[in-house]
Amino acid sequence: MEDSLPGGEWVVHLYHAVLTRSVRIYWLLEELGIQYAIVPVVFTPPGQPGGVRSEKTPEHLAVSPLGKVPAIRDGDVTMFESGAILEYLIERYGNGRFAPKPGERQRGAYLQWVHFAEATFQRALDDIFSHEHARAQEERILSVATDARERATAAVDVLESALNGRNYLLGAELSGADIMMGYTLLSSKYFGVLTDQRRNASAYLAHLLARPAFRKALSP
Ligand SMILES: N[C@@H](CCC(=O)N[C@@H](CS)C(=O)NCC(=O)O)C(=O)O
Repeated sequence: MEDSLPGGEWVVHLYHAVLTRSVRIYWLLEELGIQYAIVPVVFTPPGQPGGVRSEKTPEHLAVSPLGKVPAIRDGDVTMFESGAILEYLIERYGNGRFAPKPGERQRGAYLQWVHFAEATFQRALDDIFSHEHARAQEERILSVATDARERATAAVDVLESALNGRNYLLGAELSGADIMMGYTLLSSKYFGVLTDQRRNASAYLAHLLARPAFRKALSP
């Protein structure tokens, strides 16, 4: 695989599987408008013992020791963890777009939403996915799924009030926080956690889905 373009310009390689968290980074790369290459990662179908897992090839494990997506290679830098990759790519290629700078007033809110999307909200959705879909029937635990639904619903409620009168989490412009959250919120809709009654969160998701970059990242 080529690592650079003619002229020595680096290409970011993204390890991606359709409809997984690597959608976030695919979407960001599109918004940044930089050169990138997708390295497809194959997943086992749901319902297997232990749940859905990626096929862990040596090449993939070299950039992501647990064989997860997203992972990137950018020249001699390799990284895993979607939030960390997002912050890195915005710092390196954002030219001042998609994040308030360190020390700016909105920096705290930005970091809060970037991390809430994965650490709190997506975790609850993972438990729903795992205990309602991904694991074999005999491995599913109803109380874990029920508790996860309560946690995910509470997370949607937090967003519902935060988005009052706003198009994006920080106000008028898209930031990396929306890219982290957009994937999570879309997943919550698939699982029936986000419903039309949550008007602000639903309008926000529709607004995000109107962006060609998000739609491209969701394509099969
Ligand atoms: N906190 C990590 C989670 C990564 C993760 O669990 N990715 C899932 C796909 S959404 C995965 O690769 N699962 C395959 C496996 O665990 O083998 C991140 O945000 O990047």
